[in-house]
Amino acid sequence: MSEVSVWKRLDADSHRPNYHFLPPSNWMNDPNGVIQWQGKYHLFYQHNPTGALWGNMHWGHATSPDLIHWSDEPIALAPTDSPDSSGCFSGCAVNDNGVPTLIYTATAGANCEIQTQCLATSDDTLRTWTKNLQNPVLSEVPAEARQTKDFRDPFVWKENATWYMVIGSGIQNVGGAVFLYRSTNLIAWEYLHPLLSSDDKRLGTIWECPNFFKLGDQWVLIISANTGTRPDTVHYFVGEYKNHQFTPITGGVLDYGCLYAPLSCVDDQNRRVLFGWLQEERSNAALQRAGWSGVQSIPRILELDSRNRLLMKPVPELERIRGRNHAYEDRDLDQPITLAVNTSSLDIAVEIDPGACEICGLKFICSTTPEEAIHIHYDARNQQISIRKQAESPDVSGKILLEAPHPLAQNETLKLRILLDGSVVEVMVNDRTSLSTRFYPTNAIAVGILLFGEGAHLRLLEAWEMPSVFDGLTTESRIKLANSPTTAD
Ligand code: DQQ
Repeated sequence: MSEVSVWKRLDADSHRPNYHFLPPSNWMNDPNGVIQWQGKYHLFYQHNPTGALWGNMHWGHATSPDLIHWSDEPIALAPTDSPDSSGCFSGCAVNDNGVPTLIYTATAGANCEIQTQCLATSDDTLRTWTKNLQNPVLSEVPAEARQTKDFRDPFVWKENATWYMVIGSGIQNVGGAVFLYRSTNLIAWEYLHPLLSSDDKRLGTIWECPNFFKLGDQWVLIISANTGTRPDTVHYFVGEYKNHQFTPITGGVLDYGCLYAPLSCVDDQNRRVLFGWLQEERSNAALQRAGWSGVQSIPRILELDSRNRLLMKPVPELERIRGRNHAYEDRDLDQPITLAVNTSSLDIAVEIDPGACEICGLKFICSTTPEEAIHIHYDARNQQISIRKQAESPDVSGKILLEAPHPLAQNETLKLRILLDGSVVEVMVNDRTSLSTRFYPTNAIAVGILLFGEGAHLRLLEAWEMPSVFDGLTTESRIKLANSPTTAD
């Protein structure tokens, strides 16, 4: 297949997003090493460069001036000899006195069961990476874990002159755990104690991809709870951190859908920016046919509200690329409102006063196959938000129904921010309840929007058509596409 026809095939794939980041082809999962370096944002990610399924883990790399337009960069890390012969798993990036440094989990063994922590450094371009000769810099799993195979995803930060690191793990027959370390040079690590562990079965048996950072005057721990069976869920804890002891006082679910393994960094505007992997929800056969898998969420700014609930807002940079606008305001929803839009890449903001309604919300209907639809409902009586997906192909493996509690304060309106993009659906409700999912209608090229809610009042609906951010595909990306084995004849 020629380069042009490969690109056309992927380009014509209506399930590929237009304004969410994904690599030119093949598999992507966790965001890794997110960092802003000399003004430019760098996103690394778990990547299989030779297939559309998980395996053979490398670190892919992309750069952006604004968190929205991305350029594909050469692979940053590839498995070589031991300790990372079985794959370069997740990790983070830090600025070590002017030296860009990646701290990642190296894996070895037939099932990636030997997990150690390694370093790699680069120059100012962050394009080529040299693995440290002293790797692995940490290989002992703390004895209290009573297991040795799940010990990964280092997250590192600096306080004064000391580096601290948390690693995701689990304590055998107890549950998920995050272990805390410190170091003066990133090479020699001293184990302190578990930062947090839990025997709550809903929180899984292994905690992956921890993030730990100060937000306002509190500390936040984010963990991705691996239950061993899907769906895995991301949770957060908010609390006090004193003398290396973390005491959670509150917490919640970061996303009720497919967003997993998020990673955050602070940028030069002092914003805590979080990326999350939007997992696919279709069969392996469908992924292989498509030749690609995995999308990153639009980066979100994190804040805490006065009750220490985690707020998430898509970066405002997204608003700069908004195109044609469709708007309705100040309407009673006793009669449903309909709107036909000639694209399935939309950024939507809705504000509804639920009043005395029982259920209000929206329905997205595919224009060519109206039996395929997504319903986003707010059940005012039970104070619950839900997404229901209807009539997809038999390839779909994800949840058909997503539900989340969402109490509104007295006189608080319902505010929905919906990022729809090919097969991607990100929904944020009053900035504090997030549900992300994937939807694969037969032909996602145009949608009808139906807004309803007997007894409710629409304050404002704005729907912006969103352009493609992939027009400037680099030659390197085109060559990668052409060489992609999953897309060859
Ligand atoms: N993905 C990586 C691991 C991490 C998991 C492997 C979470 O490092 O624990 O691809 O999705």
